[in-house]
Amino acid sequence: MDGSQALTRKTKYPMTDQELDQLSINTIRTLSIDAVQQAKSGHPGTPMALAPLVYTLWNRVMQFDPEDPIWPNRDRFVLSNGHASMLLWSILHLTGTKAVNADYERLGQPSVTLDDIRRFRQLDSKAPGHPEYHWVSGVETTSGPLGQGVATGVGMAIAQKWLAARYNRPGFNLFDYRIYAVCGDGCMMEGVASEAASLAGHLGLGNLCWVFDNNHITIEGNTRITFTEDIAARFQGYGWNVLRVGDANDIDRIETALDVFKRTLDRPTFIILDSHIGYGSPHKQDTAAAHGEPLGEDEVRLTKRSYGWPEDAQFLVPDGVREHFAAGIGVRGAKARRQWADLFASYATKNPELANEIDLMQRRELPLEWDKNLPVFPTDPKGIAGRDASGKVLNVLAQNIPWFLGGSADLGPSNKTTLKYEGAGDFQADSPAGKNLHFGIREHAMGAIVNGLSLSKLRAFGASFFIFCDYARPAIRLSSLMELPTIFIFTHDAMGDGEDGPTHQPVEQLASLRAIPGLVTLRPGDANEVVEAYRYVIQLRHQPAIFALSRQALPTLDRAKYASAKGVAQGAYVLADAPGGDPEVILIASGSEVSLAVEAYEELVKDGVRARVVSMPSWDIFERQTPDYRKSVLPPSVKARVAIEQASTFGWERYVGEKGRVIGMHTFGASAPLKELQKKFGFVPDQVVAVAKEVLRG
Ligand SMILES: Cc1ncc(C[n+]2csc(CCOP(=O)(O)OP(=O)(O)O)c2C)c(N)n1
Ligand SMILES: [Mg+2]
Repeated sequence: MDGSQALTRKTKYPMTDQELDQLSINTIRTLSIDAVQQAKSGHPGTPMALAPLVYTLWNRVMQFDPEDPIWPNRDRFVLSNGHASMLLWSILHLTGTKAVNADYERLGQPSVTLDDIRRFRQLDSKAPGHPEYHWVSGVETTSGPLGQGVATGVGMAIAQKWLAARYNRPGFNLFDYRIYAVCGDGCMMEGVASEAASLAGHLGLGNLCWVFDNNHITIEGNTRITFTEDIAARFQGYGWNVLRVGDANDIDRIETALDVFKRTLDRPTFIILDSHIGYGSPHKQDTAAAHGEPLGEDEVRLTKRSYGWPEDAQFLVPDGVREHFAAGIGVRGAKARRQWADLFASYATKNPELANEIDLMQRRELPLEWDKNLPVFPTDPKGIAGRDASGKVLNVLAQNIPWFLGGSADLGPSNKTTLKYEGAGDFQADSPAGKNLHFGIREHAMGAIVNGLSLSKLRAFGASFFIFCDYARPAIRLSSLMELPTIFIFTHDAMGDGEDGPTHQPVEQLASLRAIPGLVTLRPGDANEVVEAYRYVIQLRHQPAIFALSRQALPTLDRAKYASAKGVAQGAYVLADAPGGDPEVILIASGSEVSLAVEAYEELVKDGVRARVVSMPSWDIFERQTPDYRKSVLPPSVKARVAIEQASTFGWERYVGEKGRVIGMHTFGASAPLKELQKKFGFVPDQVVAVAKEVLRG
C-alpha cells in the first residue's frame, strides 16, 4: 500500500472532526514544504511549526468572511514573521478567500490559487516571498522587516478602539473586531516591537493579541547566543496579560488561550507558544537549517512520512479539507458578515450621517466641504513658520474630516500638531474617541502605528522633528510600498533650530526621502504653500506624503506680485519671472530658501539680470507633470541655473544640469544662531546673487 492509498483510506468519509483538523493542519504544512522545495528558496520550518496555530485561529476563532476580505468588522490577522508567508498563502487558499481590487471591488476570483502556490516566489505569483498588502487580498499589512507587523497591529488596535468610540451605539456594536499578530524571536528582538508593546500596554488595548513563536531558533542558531531575557516578565512589565501554551500542536489549548484573550478586555494579551521549528522533519526539526532553506527532496519524503502523508504527492489538498474550512470559518464568517450588514442597514436608517462617514472612509473618499475654512495667509514680510501654518491647517482639516487624526512623538507643542479645537480630545484608554494621539518618544512605532491606522481606513498623521524621520523611516518606506495615504509631518526642517547643532540639523534626509518610490515629499516655501501642500496631500488615496516644515518664520509672499501658491499642485512652478518670460538665469529653491531666492531675484533684476525664480516644493509631484509643463518651468535652453536648499546637494544635478550650481550642504552644519549659520553656509542674498552671476558668465 503506497502513501496515497494510506491517506485515501484515512480521508474516507466520514472522518471525525479531529481527523479533519489534523488533515487540514498537515495540508498547510505540506503545501508550505512543497512550495519552498519547488521554489528552491523560502522558509519551510516555521509554517510547519505554526500550522496548528494558524489553523485554530482561522478555522475556530477569527471572524473573517473569505468572501469579503475587506469587510470592515473582520478580525485582523497579521503575520509579523513574514518569512513564514507560506502559512498565509496556504490559509488564504484553503479558506477560498476572494480577491478585491484597489478600488475595493470584490472580484469573485480566488485571492491565492493552487497555481500561485506552485509558483511561490515567482514573478506575478500571488504567493510572493513575503506578505504584500495591495498585491494579495487578505494580507492585512506588508511584513518582512521583523517587528513592523506587530507594531502596525498596535495601530490597527488603536483604530478599532477609535472607530468603536465614534460609531458604536447602544445595540449597534458596529466595530468590535480584534487584532491577532503572530511573531517570532526576530520580532521580539527588534526595538520597534518594544516601543509598540509599551504603548499598547499603556493604552490597555484589550483587542490586541500577539502570539509569540517561542522556538529558540533564529538564523545564526539557538537563541542562547542572543536572546535570553525573561520575555514573560518583560510583557508583564508592559502591563500585558501573559499566557503560555507549552505545545504548539495542542490546538485545544491554543483555543483556550485565545478564549482567555477574548475575555481579557482591559489589556493586551501575549501568548508564548512553545514550538519546534521544522516540526516533523527527522533531521531538521529544532535546527536553524529549517528556517530559511528547502528541506531537500529526501527530507521532504521523510517528513511527509512522519505526518502520515503520501510521500510522493505534491501540492496535495485532500478531499474534505476545503469543505472543513468552508464549514468552519466559511459558515461562521458569512453569518457574522450577514448579521453585520443587517445591523449596518438599520444603523444607517437611524444614523444616516454616521453611516455615510463609514462608507466614505472605507473607500478613502472625503466628506463634502472637506476644504472649507482652509486659511489664506495675507502678505507679511515677517511671515509665519511652516509649522505654525501647518498647525492651523490641521485644526481645520480635523474638524472637516471626522476620521482625520494623529499626533506627535512627544513634540506636539513644537511640531504644532496638537488639535486644539473644542472636543478634539486626547486618545487614552478611558477616552478612545480622542483625536490627539500621544505616541510618546517612539518614532519608529509611531510610523508603524500610523500605517496601522491607515490600513484601518482612518486618515492618520504622525509628527516629529525632521532629523528624526530616520527613526521612522522603515515604516515610512512601508507606507509607500503599501500605497497608503499616510501623512508624516516633520518640522525643524533645516538649520532653523541652529543652536541645537549638527545632531538636530537634517542634511541628507530630503534626498533620502525623495529616493523612496511613490512617497510624496513636500517642503513648502511659505504659509500659503503649506495650505496648498495639504490640499494636494489630503486628496491622495494611495500615496503617502511627508512634509518638511520650517521651525522659523518665513515671509508670506505677496501673491499679487508673485504667482499663486496653487502651483504647489504641480510640484514646481514659476514664482517670479523675467520680463516676457524670457529668463537668462533660473533660481530654484524649496522651503525656507524660496524667500531667499526671491530676495536675490530682486537684486538681480535691479542689476538688469533676467532672472526667474522657481519654487520647487516637491520633486516627486513635478516629475509627474507633462514634459511640456516641465519644460515651461525649466526651459532646456536656459543652462544657467542655481538650486538653493539647506540640505545635501545630492541629486540636484538633475535640475541644474552640468553648467549649474547648487548652494547646499556638504557637512552636518554647526551649533550657532540661525543667522550666523546662514552666513557661514552661504544662504544669504549676496551669495546667491554672486553665484547666479558666476553661472551666467559660464
Ligand atoms: C528587520 C529585519 N532584520 C533582519 C531580517 C532577516 N531575517 C529574516 S528571518 C530572520 C530570523 C528570524 O528569526 P525568528 O523570528 O526567530 O524566526 P524563525 O526562524 O523562528 O521563524 C532574520 C534575521 C529581517 N527580515 N528583518
Ligand atoms: Mg525563532
